[in-house]
Amino acid sequence: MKFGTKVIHAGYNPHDDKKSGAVMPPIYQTSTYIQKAPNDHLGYEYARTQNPTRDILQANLAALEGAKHAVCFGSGMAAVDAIIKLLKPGDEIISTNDLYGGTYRTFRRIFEKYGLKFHFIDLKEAKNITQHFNQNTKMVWIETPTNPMLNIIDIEAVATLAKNYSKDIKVVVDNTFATPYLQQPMSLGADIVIHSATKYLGGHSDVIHGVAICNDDSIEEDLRFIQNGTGAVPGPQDCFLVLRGIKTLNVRMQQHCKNGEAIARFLKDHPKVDKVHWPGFESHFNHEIAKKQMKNFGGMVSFSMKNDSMEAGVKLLSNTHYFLLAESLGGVESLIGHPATMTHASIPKEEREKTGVTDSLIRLSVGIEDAEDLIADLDQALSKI
Ligand code: P1T
Repeated sequence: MKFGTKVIHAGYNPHDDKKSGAVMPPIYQTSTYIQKAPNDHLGYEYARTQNPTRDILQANLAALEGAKHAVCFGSGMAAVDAIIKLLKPGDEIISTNDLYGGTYRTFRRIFEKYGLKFHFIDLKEAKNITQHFNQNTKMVWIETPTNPMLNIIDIEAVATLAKNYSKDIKVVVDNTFATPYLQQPMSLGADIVIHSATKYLGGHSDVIHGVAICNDDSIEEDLRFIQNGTGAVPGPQDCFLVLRGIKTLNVRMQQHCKNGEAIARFLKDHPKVDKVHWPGFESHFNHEIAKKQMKNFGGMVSFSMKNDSMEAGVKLLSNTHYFLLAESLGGVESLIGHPATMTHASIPKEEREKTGVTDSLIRLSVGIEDAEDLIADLDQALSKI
């Protein structure tokens, strides 16, 4: 199956629903399952452990990433949490210094307490990673494109360097911004792919959901053990919403990419705008790597203004109509956000400013509305500054 067919058909065959042949997967809203005698059952015992609607979504997501297994969670952060729990005290993790603020917060404020050590480094040049490897390094954690600076990291180069140092290092790629439509990190050497399915996979800003994807049977087994033990499972209704959202992922992403490009180019030429971050520009530091590992450049754009005061930023954020001021991204509607006070507020100012997350940085999740309306909206808001 090609990608556009997989999003619609992978994981579920209506012929398998013997009762009705329902074209859409049934929502198994149940907490438990009948047993004929103790341990004599149809493979389902208790819904913290398994649920048929969740299984369908997991099969679909594994297929989209070209992987064997997918384990769905109640949120992207629940997936992050379970993956880190694969490690033990004393283990070290090398991560990008530009990543979702919530992930950074979990690493620093929750897991450091349990004896894990995180190194947050600039990975725009993959070779930078080598000086941080030591015998305790057990995981490399990257986002690409990064949130919110849209930096690109060479997945294949990072994975090769990690595996050359030690086969025991697990390479994790947060593929939330790119989606499997744009890039499939497993084929580039990743061991685990994680998503906040809340974003492009769900696609309609109506569900919180996460997933961890892998090929290795023992990683899958460990993730399921952790999940069953700690309970961060998604409900069947939420699994259904993500399944429904994914059906249009292929067409939505095409429009997100087109609109993202139109907005990035508009902003680049605007006299009030200073820097625009979008991997499709030839001047982007890793444009060539983006071209190599991604199918297109996505719908996320961030920028700073020449007037870099907080006041100017707040004025812009409060004056858009179609770009809704809200946390999150990846929905059909355009969102505008202020990383310094919203998604990345938990990163100390000195830390975030080193990577470009200044007080005037604005992040756009460009939706699939008509690009002309979106441009007019930003133009009128910029004219007020
Ligand atoms: O929100 P949740 O589904 O728990 O996913 C967390 C998460 C993980 N990884 C990345 C790259 C993310 O962007 C997120 C969530 N991000 C936002 C809410 C945001 O506005 O950036």
